[in-house]
Amino acid sequence: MNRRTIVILLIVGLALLFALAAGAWIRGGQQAARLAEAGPLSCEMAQAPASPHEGMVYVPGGRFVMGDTYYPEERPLREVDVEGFWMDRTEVTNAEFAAFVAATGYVTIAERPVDTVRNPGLPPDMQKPGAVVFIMPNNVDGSGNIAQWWQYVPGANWRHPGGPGTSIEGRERFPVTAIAYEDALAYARWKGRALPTEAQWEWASREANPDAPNSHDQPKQANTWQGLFPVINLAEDGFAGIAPVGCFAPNRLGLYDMIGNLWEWTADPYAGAPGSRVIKGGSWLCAPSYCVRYRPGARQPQEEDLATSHLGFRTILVAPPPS
Ligand SMILES: [Ca+2]
Ligand SMILES: [Ca+2]
Repeated sequence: MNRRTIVILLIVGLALLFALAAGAWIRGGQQAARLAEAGPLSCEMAQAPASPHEGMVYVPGGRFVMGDTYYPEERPLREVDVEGFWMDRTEVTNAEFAAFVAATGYVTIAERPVDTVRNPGLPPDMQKPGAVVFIMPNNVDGSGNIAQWWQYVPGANWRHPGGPGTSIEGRERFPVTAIAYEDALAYARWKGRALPTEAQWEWASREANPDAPNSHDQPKQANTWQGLFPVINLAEDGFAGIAPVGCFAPNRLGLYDMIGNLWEWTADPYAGAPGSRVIKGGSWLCAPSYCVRYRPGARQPQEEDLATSHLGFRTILVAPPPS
């Protein structure tokens, strides 16, 4: 064997080793996903404090520096005032949303026929009602093309979060997904409540503490993504997918899953992105390698009429503080 052959053999050998290691990693991630899907269907939460508003805790008002400096869209840091308000302890659950639908007959955007006149040129699949669902790819081609892990699935909606053949049976304590902005608003109004503004949401996420630091570390008490997104999902936090509400320690106000699990709608339009609202808190898909948005100051635009599998909401109520 000449030197050139040896070098080529070495390169081929190394590539094979790398492929084997990557395969094992991916299989490990998929195994973790299966394990977590067989995980708890509900979590024990601390007893709710006595509250005149069912399922809500009080967030005292204050003045704080809003925003962060990690991504450009979080700037500028600016001082804002927030009045006190009540907020849901958890993301709205499937059971809560089902009660709303049972009482009102409400049909979500993802269940309604698609308006092909207002949205001309849609590919055939997107002309059918549905939602955007995260599907873990078996490999990535390095293009960073997010179409690889987001797929529009006809028939996906809050009752069938992964599409036809999936259901929420037994998942009453999971947060509701595939909810467009209008759907969240309709639920909130039915309850006599509202959606939080971005400032209200961020202040609550900062535990109503003006001195809360802007840490950029991956939080331990939140459902996020450990491993190389989107192919290696180590699920070190116990959940490879969405968790039931209340599985992680609440913040000091008694609010659960403000950071992680599902992104949450706010009432604020996203400046510069017509037809979009600000969403907050990051989700189970946020990883140090991809979406460092598991922070109070992080934000993202979301098209109002697009239902997705990583976004939910909670409501607020402006009412006098507890006596
Ligand atoms: Ca997780
Ligand atoms: Ca959340």
